[in-house]
Amino acid sequence: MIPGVRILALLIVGLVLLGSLGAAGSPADAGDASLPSQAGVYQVHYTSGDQLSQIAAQFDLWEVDPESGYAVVALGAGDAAQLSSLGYRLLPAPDLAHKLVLGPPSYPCYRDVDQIYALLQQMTATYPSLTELVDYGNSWRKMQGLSSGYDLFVLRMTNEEFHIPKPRFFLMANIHARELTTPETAIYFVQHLLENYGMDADATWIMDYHEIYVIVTANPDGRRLVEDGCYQRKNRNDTLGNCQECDPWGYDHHGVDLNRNNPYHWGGASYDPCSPVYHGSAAASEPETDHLNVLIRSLFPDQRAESDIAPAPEDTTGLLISLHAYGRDVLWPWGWTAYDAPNAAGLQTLGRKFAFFNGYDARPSSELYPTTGDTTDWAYGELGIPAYTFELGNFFFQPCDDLQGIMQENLGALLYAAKVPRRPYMMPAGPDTVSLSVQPAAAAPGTAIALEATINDIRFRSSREPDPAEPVQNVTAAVYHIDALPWITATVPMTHSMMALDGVFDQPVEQVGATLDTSALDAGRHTIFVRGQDAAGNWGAVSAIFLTVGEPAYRLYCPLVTREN
Ligand code: 0X9
Ligand code: ZN
Repeated sequence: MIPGVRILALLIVGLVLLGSLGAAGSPADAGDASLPSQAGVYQVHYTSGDQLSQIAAQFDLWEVDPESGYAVVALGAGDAAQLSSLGYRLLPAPDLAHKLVLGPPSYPCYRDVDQIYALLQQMTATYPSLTELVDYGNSWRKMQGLSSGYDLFVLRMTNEEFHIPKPRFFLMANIHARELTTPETAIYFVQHLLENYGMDADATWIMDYHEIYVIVTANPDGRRLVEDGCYQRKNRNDTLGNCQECDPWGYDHHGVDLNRNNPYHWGGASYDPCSPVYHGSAAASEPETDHLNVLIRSLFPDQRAESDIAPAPEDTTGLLISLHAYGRDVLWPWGWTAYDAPNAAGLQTLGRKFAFFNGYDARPSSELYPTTGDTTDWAYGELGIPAYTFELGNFFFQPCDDLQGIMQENLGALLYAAKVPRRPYMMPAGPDTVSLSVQPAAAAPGTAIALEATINDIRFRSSREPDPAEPVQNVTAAVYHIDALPWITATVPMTHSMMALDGVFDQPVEQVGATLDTSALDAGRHTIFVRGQDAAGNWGAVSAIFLTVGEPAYRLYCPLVTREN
């Protein structure tokens, strides 16, 4: 929580801002010719893709409305005058001014950096066999030996007892300091996995069979400044220009935009050190970027040839999501060009799957607005792994009342990501397995168990009009495995077929079932893994459920278990 002293500071900044925005943006001013020279939040109208690119290279665009042809941008007085003189039509957006308010309502639901770091330490103490906190470098301020510099931490999660090759899912948050919901959403996901390990079969197999890396705050220096009421987006490198230390408007302050600093097509954003999208003095000039690049390179092999048009193979392993705010978008490469990425189809399918879960709009990054040097273009461009930006919610400083909903609406997408990093370009095209049940969930050896599930091939949200929606096919098969996944070669398990409960596989959503023979199973808990296939041959993600084989009396204590995914 932000301490009381800081809340007071936030309150004051908020009130000051409200006052100045009221002056700049009241509807009565709308016809005033002098208006565009005032600082404020504006609709900047553009007439071509080139104009949108130009403003995106100079300012951070809060929102883009392609149908009406404008971007929402916070502008300083000089910026507003400059854009007007260049012929852009500027309209004040007073209804959006409240997005700049740092004061009331206060934000006690968001942990500060110290609290985030204390929580991470506490997690490793509570779950030593599932977690490891890795220091992957120092922030810019710590490198300079300045006060309030930070270590950069990544939380590595896996069941350490399980010694198999493990595909990796990499989740990061808060590379932009002011995007308050992002660390909390990452923590919510981490806590779900840790708290449900051993209780929920999906949380358990995700951790047994994968390594999950989570950076809760990728820009702790910047985030610390936000806690003082500054509208900081960038890191805190102040050696490159004469900018403001703490700027509540989100422009004209120092620092490098870490989401423009990555070494893939670096160099298309702003050269002005005070711009909110300043890309730094060189590619990966900033320690936060460089350490992140080194870390990610150490975790994922390079699976894509260097050419911009070379696709990564279909069986590429690994997956990255970078959490941002705001806009309710799921975005994928490219950001640097409007051309399709070589793996556009696979990126789109997984993006539309994520959007099914969180209800966000799914589209390539450049369709929102173009950028260069962002984390996801780099991760995909250099290594070939699918990489996504989630723009959470609808504020940078999201009111606390909305936080729980935002964390919840994204949990399903993040858990889905944690299930598929082995084949992220392949599994999402296949059907999901949901509503798994075993009845009874606990039984004496020899008891027949009814295993049921729904295999569903239509779980996509397509929002890239006028493109056709994601193709769906009929479900053609469902299988289960007991206690091992079929691709773990040391323990290849028997494959058991499941039947369509209506007698025939002829729909994109099928109820399936099988009678499971427990006579050969040891006493104890077993994991049943189920997956389905569609008519195009795609196998979907696995879902799992526990089954306990024990003494006859045991069954009395264990009711039917049914679960939605
Ligand atoms: O501009 C950014 O870096 C991201 N948006 S934010 O409001 N969180 O700053 C968007 C990155 C995705 N890339 C593109 N839209 N090209
Ligand atoms: Zn961002």
